[in-house]
Amino acid sequence: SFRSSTSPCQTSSRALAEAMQRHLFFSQAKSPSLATRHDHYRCLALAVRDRLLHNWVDTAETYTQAQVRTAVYLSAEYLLGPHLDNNLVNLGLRQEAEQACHELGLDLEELIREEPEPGLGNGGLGRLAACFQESMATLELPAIGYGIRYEFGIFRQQITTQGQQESTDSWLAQGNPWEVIRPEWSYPVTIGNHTVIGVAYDTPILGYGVRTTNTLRLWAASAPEALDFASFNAGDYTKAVLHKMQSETLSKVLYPNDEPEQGKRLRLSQQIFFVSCSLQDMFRILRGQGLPAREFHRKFAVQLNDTHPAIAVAELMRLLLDEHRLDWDTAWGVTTASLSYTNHTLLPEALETWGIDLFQQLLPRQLEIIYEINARFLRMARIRYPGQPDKLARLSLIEEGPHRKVRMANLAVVGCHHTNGVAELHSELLRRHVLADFAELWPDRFTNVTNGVTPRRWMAVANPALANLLDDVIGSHWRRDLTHLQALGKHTGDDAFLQRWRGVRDASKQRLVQHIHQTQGILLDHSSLFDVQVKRIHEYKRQHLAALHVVERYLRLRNGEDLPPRTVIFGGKAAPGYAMAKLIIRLIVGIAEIVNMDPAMAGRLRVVFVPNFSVSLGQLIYPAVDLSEQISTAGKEASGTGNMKMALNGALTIGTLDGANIEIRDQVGADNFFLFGHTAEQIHEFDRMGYHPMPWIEKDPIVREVIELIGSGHFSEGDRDLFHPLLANLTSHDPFKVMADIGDYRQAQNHVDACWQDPSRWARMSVANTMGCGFFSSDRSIQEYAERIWKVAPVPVEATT
Ligand code: DL6
Repeated sequence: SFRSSTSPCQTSSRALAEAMQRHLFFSQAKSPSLATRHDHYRCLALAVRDRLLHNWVDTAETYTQAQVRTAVYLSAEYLLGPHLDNNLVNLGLRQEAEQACHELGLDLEELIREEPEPGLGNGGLGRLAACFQESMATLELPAIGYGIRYEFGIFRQQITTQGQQESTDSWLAQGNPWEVIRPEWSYPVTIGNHTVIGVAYDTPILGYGVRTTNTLRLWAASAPEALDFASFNAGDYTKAVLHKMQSETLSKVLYPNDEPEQGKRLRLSQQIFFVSCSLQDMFRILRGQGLPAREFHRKFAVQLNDTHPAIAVAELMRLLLDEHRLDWDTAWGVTTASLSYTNHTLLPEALETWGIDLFQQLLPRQLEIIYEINARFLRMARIRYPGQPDKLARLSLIEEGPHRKVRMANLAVVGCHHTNGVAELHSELLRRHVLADFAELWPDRFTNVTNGVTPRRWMAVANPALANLLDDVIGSHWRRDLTHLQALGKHTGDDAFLQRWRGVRDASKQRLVQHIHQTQGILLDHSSLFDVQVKRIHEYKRQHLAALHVVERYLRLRNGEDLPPRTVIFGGKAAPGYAMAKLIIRLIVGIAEIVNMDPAMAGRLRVVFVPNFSVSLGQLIYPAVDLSEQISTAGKEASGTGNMKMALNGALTIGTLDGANIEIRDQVGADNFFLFGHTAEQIHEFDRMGYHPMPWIEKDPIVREVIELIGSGHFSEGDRDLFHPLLANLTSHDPFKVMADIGDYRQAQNHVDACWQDPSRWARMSVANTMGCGFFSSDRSIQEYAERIWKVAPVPVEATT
């Protein structure tokens, strides 16, 4: 019903099949006998693209005619995941596509798997940006997403007996049917004494069940001149193309986060590159609507996704002052009325700073503007806080010392009308610790918007069997309003329903078992408890805590204890330069090797590390999780979103009071959540008073045995040194308080085992988790941003083409 009725692109399966055949000839230039599976994927993708174009063009037309106020999302990362299945679901064409493929003797699932995944993000922050784009479209909000078209996304991860190996992700090698290049929208950006051109590539973002199809506009870097003719004529061919190569390097590759300082020059260049192109593009749109530059803030509400785009504060000022000739006060008023900032981290080392020297070399004018912003800001602050130089030093946009630095988070807070955290606890800790001086100065600027995930990708696409069951039992409204899941409450006492629920979950687990068997040759038992931790590998996320628990189970089983069968699944990438994270992977791989070949563990314990965790793998894994491991040190995980995806699909969480875990527990009920560990406040106290892990280890004989076994080389082919850095860290310093929490974690795991022994109890707890997760839709998050921060209202799209 929401499809454009005027569309000449018929949506019947017959018409789709014919369109695919046409594209094989006209787009792929192939006969059926030579067509590869990838050709067929492209044909289907192009046929689907044809069918969304009317909505896309109508959306742009509606926004232009209605001169709408527009939300702009600036993000250096978008972890989109494959488009095809999602677009079929959002267009309402999934069944037709299945039928069309069937008519052509093809398998839709196989074609869906052909799509290389656009992995233009590191993890949660980039995936959040992708969920938000989809929700903005579904809520019919006029919105644009801007970012970088990295030629190589997040690295591919191989797992060998040596741990993680990296290789490049050439996601564009076979072309990308979803993007449209817009060479007419290109902008120059000057960095140091080079000018680079940013060229727009647009990707449609489809709302679910609405015409609205918004645009994600990614910038690719190119050189103003392909060839330097002076050098060419002088016979220096390398120099002739050097500048072109240097320019294109800008959008070549996504930086893995958690990397040490090196390579920073390119990253700062990437930031100014995409921010400047995006702002220049906004001024073009403004001009097109006949509006002057001083009206910028009426047209655009610009959200900065972390500090990666925080240079926008200085760049918008530069454009308003230098290009549009506004005076300082007017320009500052426009800037601060336009921008708002989301913080995504509590780790002090993750707060971005840039050395003044680098800044001066690359962005001298922007630095001059930052100095002026700072001078005016500190003048005001000095009046407010007379005789408090320490406070002023903390507020300053510049960190003083032998190596002076620009503090990007301070720049963002000062230049934005709102700053938000991404879960209640995170926002509270920002106010109390990380940004306390600013929160005291401007309490009204600080707010919270708890993260969410899109139910279209993370339920309808990822878990079609569960989606069908929900449609049968509570109707299909949950797809657009996830709070409808509450209606499951009427069915928790219904045995027939619980039976179906378990059937759906079982099928998801079998699907994962089959995948792991095919790709890794490991055969798992789908009836065992699937205990899963998939996310970036980081010490604060404490994959090592889960790994130590696995070793403990191994010892207990070997001692003849009777524990219910478990399959422990890990997945996630470590930053290539983060040695400790890579060692944690190596430990998990070592444990898996020993456990999986021990006959005494057969049918009782299996350990798997799934390589190259990605959005597509997430879609396969999340629905198959029984136990969701959310075990970060309290006060370290800003929110988490995997925690939401798992609980939404019926997993029970074992977790600390950290990030959004707290809100998940509130929503699903404390009885349906396995809580353990010290609180953020207690952890803070440990740090204040001086923490040492040894007293905790001394009173815990089991943990001592576990540490000794690892140290003996049992999981490293006799190598006693391999895990020494990890064990030494845990026993001498333990910055993430693994030892203080491990006893309580064991208790909670014992409680998990007990609950698992009662399958109908577990099923009811599982339903309670899905039922309680209506709050965690990204639609709700976006509604909060739109109403409270952006003041942007929905504009339904009219059919015009
Ligand atoms: O807000 C999205 C996501 C949170 O769910 C995670 O808890 C948080 O760790 C992540 N933050 C980052 C920060 N990176 N930097 N800078 O990825 O954001």
